[in-house]
Amino acid sequence: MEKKLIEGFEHIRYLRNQPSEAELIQSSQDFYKLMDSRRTVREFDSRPVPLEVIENIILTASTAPSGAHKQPWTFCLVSDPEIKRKIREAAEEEEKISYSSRMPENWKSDLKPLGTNWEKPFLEDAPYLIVVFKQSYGLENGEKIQHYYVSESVGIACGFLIAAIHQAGLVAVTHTPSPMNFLSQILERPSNEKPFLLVPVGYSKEETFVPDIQRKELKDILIKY
Ligand code: IYR
Repeated sequence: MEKKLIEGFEHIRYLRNQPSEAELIQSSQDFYKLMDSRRTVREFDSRPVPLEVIENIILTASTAPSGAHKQPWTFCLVSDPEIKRKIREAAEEEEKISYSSRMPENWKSDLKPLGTNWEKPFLEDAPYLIVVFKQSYGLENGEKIQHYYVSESVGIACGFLIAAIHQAGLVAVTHTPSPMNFLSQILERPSNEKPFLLVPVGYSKEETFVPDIQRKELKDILIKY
């Protein structure tokens, strides 16, 4: 393997094939079409999913770039029905308060087309809950390790996670119960970790419906200079 020293640190040759323009157009179009067919789904089939699939999905998420390559994330995988029940109970308790008094009317009316409410059966129906924690700082042998761009890094990893779930043929919902510190307690996470996103994953129910909403067009999201 070809190696090179840069400022005293070893670098390895990175080999990628150089696709033709036609291949680039085809593969970018194919991937766009695949991702455009993703929908957030809130109704899960209880059919079990092989653990290996979920592990591959989490490995994919962990390939995300991160500040100074600190990989400031922890993925907690919950399949134990008792822990799922505890998470649902705690989430619904918070959501009940949010929907009845914390969320302003305009927020609730923005959510009306999506059909959400305080009830979260998917927290028990989905075979797996992936709870993503961000590490504000690292801890190695009791020593604090500085982390950088933590939210950006973990946000990108969650994007990879959601793409991998869809590519595998499964569905997910990005759930952010608020506040969500109960997840730290139930999952007994250390104080350097903060809950970031809760992602129930599984097969979608045989017959499921999603809101009839559209994505913005390129002309509305792209400004060329
Ligand atoms: N966390 C609540 C409310 C909610 C907020 C937004 I912004 C959404 O896009 C969807 C839901 C809930 O999960 O119901």
